[in-house]
Amino acid sequence: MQDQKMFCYQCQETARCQGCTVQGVCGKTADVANMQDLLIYVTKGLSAVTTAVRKQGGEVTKDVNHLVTVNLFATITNANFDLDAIADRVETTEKVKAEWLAKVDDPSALPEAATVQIARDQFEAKAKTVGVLSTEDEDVRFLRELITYGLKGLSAYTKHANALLKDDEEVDAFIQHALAATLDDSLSVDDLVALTLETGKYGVQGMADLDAANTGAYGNPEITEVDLGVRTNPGILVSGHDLKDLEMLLEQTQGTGVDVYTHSEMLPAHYYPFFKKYDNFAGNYGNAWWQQKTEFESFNGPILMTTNCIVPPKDSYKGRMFTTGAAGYPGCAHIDADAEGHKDFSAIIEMAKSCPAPTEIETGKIVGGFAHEQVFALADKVVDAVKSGAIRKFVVMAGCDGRMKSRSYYKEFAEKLPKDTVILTAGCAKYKYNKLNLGDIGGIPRVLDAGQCNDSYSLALIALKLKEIFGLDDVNDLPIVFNIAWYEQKAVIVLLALLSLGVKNIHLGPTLPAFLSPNVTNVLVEQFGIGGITNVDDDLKTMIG
Ligand code: SF4
Ligand code: SF3
Repeated sequence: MQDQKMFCYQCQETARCQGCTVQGVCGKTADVANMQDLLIYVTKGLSAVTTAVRKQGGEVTKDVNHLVTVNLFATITNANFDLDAIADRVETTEKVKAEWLAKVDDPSALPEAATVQIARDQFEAKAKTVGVLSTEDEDVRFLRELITYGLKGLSAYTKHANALLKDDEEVDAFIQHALAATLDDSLSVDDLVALTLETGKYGVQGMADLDAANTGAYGNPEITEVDLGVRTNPGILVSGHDLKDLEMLLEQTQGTGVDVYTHSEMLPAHYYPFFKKYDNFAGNYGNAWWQQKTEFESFNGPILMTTNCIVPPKDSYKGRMFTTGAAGYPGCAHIDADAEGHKDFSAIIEMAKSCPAPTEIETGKIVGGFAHEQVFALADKVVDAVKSGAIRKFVVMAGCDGRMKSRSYYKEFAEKLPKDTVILTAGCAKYKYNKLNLGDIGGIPRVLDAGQCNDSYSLALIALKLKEIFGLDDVNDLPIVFNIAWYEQKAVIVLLALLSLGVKNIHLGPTLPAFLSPNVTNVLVEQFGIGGITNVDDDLKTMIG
């Protein structure tokens, strides 16, 4: 670490597939990366404190649970690049930690991260000592990081559910228990492997909570055509995953002459019945996160980033980019919620009024909305198609998109898939093939988009339903293969959730995580058959036959 300015290897685009050590490939500077390490450290310390309080029979308040999840969320790849905002979070966490530490009967049993108090002028120095490499054993480090990254993804989903007033104390208690466990030097590799799988189990629960929150508030997604073109009014572009933010913005833009467009992971909002009542809810503009430098420029109006993935903005539109929630970028206005969770988006709306309408970059429509209830409604048709052989295989291609050239694999894979296969997708990975017009099988589109990355939960429910209908004992006996693309830590929780549901032989690409240690990887390969990808033709032979 001495001659490295930072160390981060949490995402798929990490430098040389090893680690970012000077500055992030994502654009994160070394001081932000180090401050995020410190934020994780103090959040783990707070979690050790709250876990001790729970063990004594005490209760932990929602505001503390939310502080933990938003802290983790703010360190997800491409979520928050704002040094001051991260340092403020460290300071708040240290304050809250001190208050709760006073409630612990025997603080001497707690780890250093729980008991130490770090003043603001010590942040920079302390940050350099608490990063990933402070765990020396390679296997322990890998498992601690794998669990932490999974918890980051789970925290993001929990935060969205919380915004819709759905809290799950069991999930929050687990997140904090598991964070605390990553500080515990007495845990063996086996203990940590077990905790990794348990993290997946809570991943399923967290995604189920979010699904219940989303469908409870906005109805069940239904088959929907989404316009890719533009209208003549000025517009606001909303990106990220937070549907509550979108709802508030749509409410506040009514009658203002400003249209609202979705971008990237916000596309699936169109599939919910609730949002269809807003006549100024226009279509989807652009593609996955990594193309935003050109697309945000040509959009012409303000952009609201509700979560990751932010690409450091060009000056040409930086003044039009706003952040909210866990997202942040220095120099971009950040909109906070008031005590009741309400957000005032009037500054964005006022700016939009003086902007030209978006420049059209695409035309046509795409179809989505194939979450669990919609697919269950089509179950007879789907089952008949499988029985008659019209559908030979389902290919789950969920996950993330990214800017690496090697990701053209997924477009080519989708194009070359035999015509009797159906792609099940969720997450921004779909932008590699959702505009290819791959046709349909007896009216069932060959690309079934369930929604955002968290809606991978829907894909799991669909698989379990098919297992039930076909009377199988094992989900792996279904004609389904998994070719998952990952980029950031939400994909980690989706992967762990699939493992906990018993899904085997998942292919993960475009590269395997840099944080894998060879020993533990062998365990994952033996137990779960996890593998990478090779090239399209060979993989088609292996996966489809
Ligand atoms: Fe590097 Fe990814 Fe970490 Fe950014 S998030 S610093 S690209 S490993
Ligand atoms: Fe995409 Fe970041 Fe992962 Fe939610 S927006 S899937 S990469």
